Amino acid sequence: MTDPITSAKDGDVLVITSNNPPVNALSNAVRQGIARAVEAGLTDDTVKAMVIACEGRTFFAGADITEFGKPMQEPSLPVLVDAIEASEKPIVAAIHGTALGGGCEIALACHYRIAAPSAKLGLPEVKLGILPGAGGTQRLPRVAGVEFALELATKGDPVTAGKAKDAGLVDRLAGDDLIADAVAYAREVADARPLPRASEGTVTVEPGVFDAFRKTNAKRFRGYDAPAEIISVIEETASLPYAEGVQRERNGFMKLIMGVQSAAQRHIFFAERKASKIDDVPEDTQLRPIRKVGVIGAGTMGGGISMNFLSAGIPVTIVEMQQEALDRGTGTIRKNYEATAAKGRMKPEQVEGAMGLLTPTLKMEDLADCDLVIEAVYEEMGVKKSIFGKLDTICKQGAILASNTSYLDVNEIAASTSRPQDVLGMHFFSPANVMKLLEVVRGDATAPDVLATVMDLAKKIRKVAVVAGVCHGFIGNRMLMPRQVEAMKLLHEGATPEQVDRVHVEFGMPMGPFQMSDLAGVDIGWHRDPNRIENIRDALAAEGRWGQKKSAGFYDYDEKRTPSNSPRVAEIIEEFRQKTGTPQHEVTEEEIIERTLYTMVNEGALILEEGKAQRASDIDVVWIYGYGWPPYRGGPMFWADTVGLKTIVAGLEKHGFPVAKLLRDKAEKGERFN
Ligand code: 3H9
Repeated sequence: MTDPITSAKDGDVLVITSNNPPVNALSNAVRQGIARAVEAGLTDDTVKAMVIACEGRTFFAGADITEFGKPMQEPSLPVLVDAIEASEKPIVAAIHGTALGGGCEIALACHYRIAAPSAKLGLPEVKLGILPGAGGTQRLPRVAGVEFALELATKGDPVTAGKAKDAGLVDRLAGDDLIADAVAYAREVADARPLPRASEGTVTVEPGVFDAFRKTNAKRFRGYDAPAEIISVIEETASLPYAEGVQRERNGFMKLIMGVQSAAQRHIFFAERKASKIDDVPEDTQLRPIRKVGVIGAGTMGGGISMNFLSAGIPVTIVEMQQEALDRGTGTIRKNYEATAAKGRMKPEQVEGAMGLLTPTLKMEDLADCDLVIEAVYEEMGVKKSIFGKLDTICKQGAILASNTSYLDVNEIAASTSRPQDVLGMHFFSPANVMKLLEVVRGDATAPDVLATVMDLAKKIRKVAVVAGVCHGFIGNRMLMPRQVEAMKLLHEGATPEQVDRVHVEFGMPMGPFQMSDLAGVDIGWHRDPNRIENIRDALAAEGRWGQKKSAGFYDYDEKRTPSNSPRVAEIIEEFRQKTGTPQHEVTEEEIIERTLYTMVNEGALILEEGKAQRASDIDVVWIYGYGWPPYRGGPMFWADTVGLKTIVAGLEKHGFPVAKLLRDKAEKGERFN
């Protein structure tokens, strides 16, 4: 194997360069190479200073996550960073791309840091359920202050080089030639002593900072182990010398990396990347160019879908049937952009730029030159088939025709055209401009290049896309069904909506099944006959308790939409229990979990068995990005692995549910889904 580290002398400056594509992860070979090169620089009398830089698209993006859990070869990253800092000759980090995690820690250990203005720096370890374990919790507060360090290390989002410079994390911004500027910088500081060593600094901290930070972010950090541990490490070590502080950091790192949460979050990191790969479609498949997109329907969904493309600089033609609806739709898009600008997350000219790419029209014929058309009208097969029939006559050959259906049979929709190979489902989640998930539904006839094009496009509009097969509700909504059905049955048998929801929220979901019904609309899918009352939902809907929009659903809501338990709902439930004579029992938390979550896992197993998802980890990605499943539990299938598949099977059997063959087989063989 070729050495990923090379060194070259530029006069009296040794430039040490890493070339370990794709992201210069700090693998065993990279760490060993850097240690060797620094050592060589120290022993070479003609070298007065050194530069550490990277080739390719980025500075070190962190420790090599694939090496976690494997035997560690020396030098470990903590040892390497200390060796860099201990160098008697100045070392300059030349940063481009993303200096993340261990990469940022290498930069912190260097005596000077120069960055390309486009570079970003960050400590994303928290997103992998761990903490910066190579001195990051110690050097960063010393260099850039406690508050900056807390932000960076507990939230994991990188900052621009400019912001890093303002905070003291970067010393200089480079011009057009980073390496030349870094070499010049190294030469400039070659004789300056003492060397600035981050570990030798002190931490100044105002009283109350840590508690205030915990309080402000309590909601965001709820359920996660890593942010709490990071805050504690920085707090407990603020007044300690580096050597002691770094020991506390090490202990915290080891505790977190051995935990289930970190395993779950690392699983999600790789699952997300794997999801974009289509098993039977080669990676080099020729893609169709998508220069212009058409969206049919300017309602909430159509508007949100359009925004994804406008924000990515792709022109959109949006079609409605009535001028009023069209105006309302485009007005909402503008309002959303302006709200983003008001929060400072967009410049006014960017708002105008995005709006300038939007062409509203009442004529379907205007979609003739679109490369992709997404239909986002209401869920009725007849309507969808008629639209696709029309699109077939209007759209140019080779255009991709997509439906945003959340349940319907994409094969049947495709059959209403003469080009089923160009048809697929693009199931966006509401609000479509915000939610990261895109289920890409592959019809029986969908051409491989159509699928590959849409998966690639998903990345451009910053979505996490998962391929699903045609079945009722695809992956996400199909798994939601047993959960909602069981939640409702539990009400009949003695549980309250508050109790079921509380168990789900404590599990880590953003909301429980009944809170979700109230948000989505209790009337969704209701038959609309107030005299036909067959279940509790019918009774609520008949009384106009349609959820948050009516200030009444499974809960009562005040004008700020704060929920409270509803005595009327309790009455309705009681009436139903009596009417149906359903035997009552005390419903435990365990039963709620088994009946509403184990059944989801079982449905996931059926989906896999039927080949409607490519892999278990895809199902996990759907639930994390589409429904807010807590990442620290790794998605339903990963979570099932941690519970133990035998336990899941036993729980299902206890309540008389049929068990999916795949689940039973895996349980019997002692296997896992992931
Ligand atoms: C750490 O540093 C711990 C230390 O504090 C202490 C240690 C003691 N390792 O995302 P992409 C792969 S923890 C191994 O599609 P992009 C990735 O799987 C680390 N592999 O590219 C993918 O492989 P494939 C802290 C990695 O341009 C390929 O590279 N650092 C790593 O959209 C391309 O990735 C992080 O958490 C890695 N560290 O985004 C940073 N990173 O092609 C994690 C990536 O086979 N990385 N791969 O699917 C990222 O955030 C993004 O990859 C990055 C590039 C922004 C760098």
